[in-house]
Parts: sequence; C-alpha cells; structure tokens
Amino acid sequence: DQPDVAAVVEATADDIATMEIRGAAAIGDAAAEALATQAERSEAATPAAFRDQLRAAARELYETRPTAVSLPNALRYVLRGIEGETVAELRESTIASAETFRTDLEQAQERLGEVGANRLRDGDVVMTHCHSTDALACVEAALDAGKHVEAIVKETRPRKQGHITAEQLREWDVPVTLIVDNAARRYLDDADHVLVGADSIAADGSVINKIGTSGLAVNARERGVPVMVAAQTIKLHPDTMTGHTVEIEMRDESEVLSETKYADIAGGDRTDDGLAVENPAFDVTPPRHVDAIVTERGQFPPESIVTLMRELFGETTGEPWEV
Ligand code: RUB
Repeated sequence: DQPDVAAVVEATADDIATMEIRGAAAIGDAAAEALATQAERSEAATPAAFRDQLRAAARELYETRPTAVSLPNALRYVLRGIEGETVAELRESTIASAETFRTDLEQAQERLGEVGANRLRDGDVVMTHCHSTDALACVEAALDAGKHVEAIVKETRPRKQGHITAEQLREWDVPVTLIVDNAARRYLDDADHVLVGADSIAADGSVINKIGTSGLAVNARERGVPVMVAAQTIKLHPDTMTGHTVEIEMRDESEVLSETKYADIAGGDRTDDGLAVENPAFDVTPPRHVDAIVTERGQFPPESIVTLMRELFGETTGEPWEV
C-alpha cells in the first residue's frame, strides 16, 4: 500500500516540474510548505504511518527537478526537525520545522543582499542572467542604501526568465536595458559586474546555474568584468564534498521549438525526425571564472567555499528521506 500523500503535495510537485514555481529559493520554500501541509492534513493513525507519509511526500517533491540542491536541502532540514512519540507531536514538530526553515530562508536572503550590496558602488551597472531572487536581493539592498544601480538584463532563452528580472527591477525604478542572449558580449563593456544566482554550488567552488552562465562568465573574464554569484548557503551541495557531480536537468524539446515553424507540432509527434534537439537547463561555471560567492555568511572566493560546507553539513550526505 502506498502511503497517502495529500493532493496539495502532488499539486506543488506538479507546479515545480512545470516551472509554475521556479528558481532555487522558491522551490525550497514551496517544498517545505508542502511538507507542513502534508503534516497538517495527515489522517495517519500511527506515528509510523505518519512518518511514512511524510517520507513519500518528500520523495515525490524530490523527483520533480534534479539540479537545485535547495530542494533536497529543504526536505532534509524539515525531516530532521521532526520529533515526538505521538502523531500530534510529530505533526506539530513538522509544522514548526518547516516554519523555521522558511523564516531562515527569508532572513538569509535579506542578509545576503546586504553582503552583496557592499560590492556594488553608486552608479554601477550589473548584467544579469535568468531570474534569481538572491541576485536581486543584492540590488535591492544597494538601492536601500541609496545607491544608483542600472541593469543590463539578458533575456535567457528558452524560458525568458530575464523578463521577470526586468519587471522586478523596473518596479524598483532601476533603469533596465533588455538584450537577447547573443548580445551579451557586446554589452559587457558597459557592465561593472556580472551578477547571477545559483542552483547549486559544488565543493570545488563550481557554480551550477541557468544554461548560458558559464559562457557569460568566460566572456566576462576576457573583458575584465567581475563575476559575482549570489547564493544562500542552502545552495551548497553537500554530496559534492564526497565527489558526486550535480545532475544537469534536460528539459523538453518543445521549449526550444515553440515560436518556430515547429511550434504546432512541438511536444507532439514531430515528423521531421532528422532534427535532434538538446535542451539542458543548467551549466557548470568553473571556479576560475567566478570572483566571489556571496552568501548570508559573508563572501567567499569560490575555492574556499568547501570550508563553509564542512562547517554547515559535516560529512553527512544521503537521500533526504533517510533521516
Ligand atoms: C533558475 C535559475 C536561478 C537560480 C537561483 O532556473 O537558474 O538563477 O535558481 O535563483 P529555473 P534564486 O528558472 O530553471 O528554475 O536566487 O531565486 O534561488
């Protein structure tokens, strides 16, 4: 018998898989919230059944997208906080654990913003890629400190998350120049920083972020523009301390083929079988192309991030439901 998983967990899992909910921080936050709701609505008769249901819920959430480590880190955090002898105690501690996680996440982002804002001087221009709430927190804190900041925003094909970034920046009255991805190198000369987020940071300081980040970082290095990665410690990938690599999500070809002559048949039975489409969602930027990783614990050269990882995670790894 499969343990009952509340419909809301399935709905959240579906929203993450289809990118209704997207971006590493938002995914971790939504996963913690879904576990709390699972606990709230559970009709388990025994503590063992309650725990089984939560583990099943965590597994369902975990299987949605593979690259952002904030997802397993969130699940692990919430499940580790569960304690008690009765169903009522387990329920209460799950809800409390999820709440602490979500509050910490929000506070960490705010703190990270303040740390990152120190790197931005009055009048600076940042070039962004994709949509990262951690990266935007740095701009917001700089604005709050009275600095004038401008942005060159890369559109970010195929899902065009750059438009979400542009919209947020315009809400803050930041002057925005929106460019297509192919124009990035040309406009790097006008930028003082490349500012991006991360889905995962590996123990060697590699940054896993939206596809195109690595090419942007290589070009930035060539142009002498510093690359700043804004990533809360929830983005640090514990498994990479023992040599595991981060899985790069491959997404559907329909994301690439939409808005083309293939649009009608994208996702369907494409008869043009001579065309192969590859659609990786993320890539790996090696540490030598990154100047600083900004976290809520301060900023680090990428090569020294492993020290922080050991401090935060010890040497523990494993699947989030094996707690
Ligand atoms: C989003 C992406 C973002 C990171 C960081 O990819 O690559 O840069 O997740 O975001 P997708 P945040 O749109 O495929 O989820 O700083 O908000 O956690």
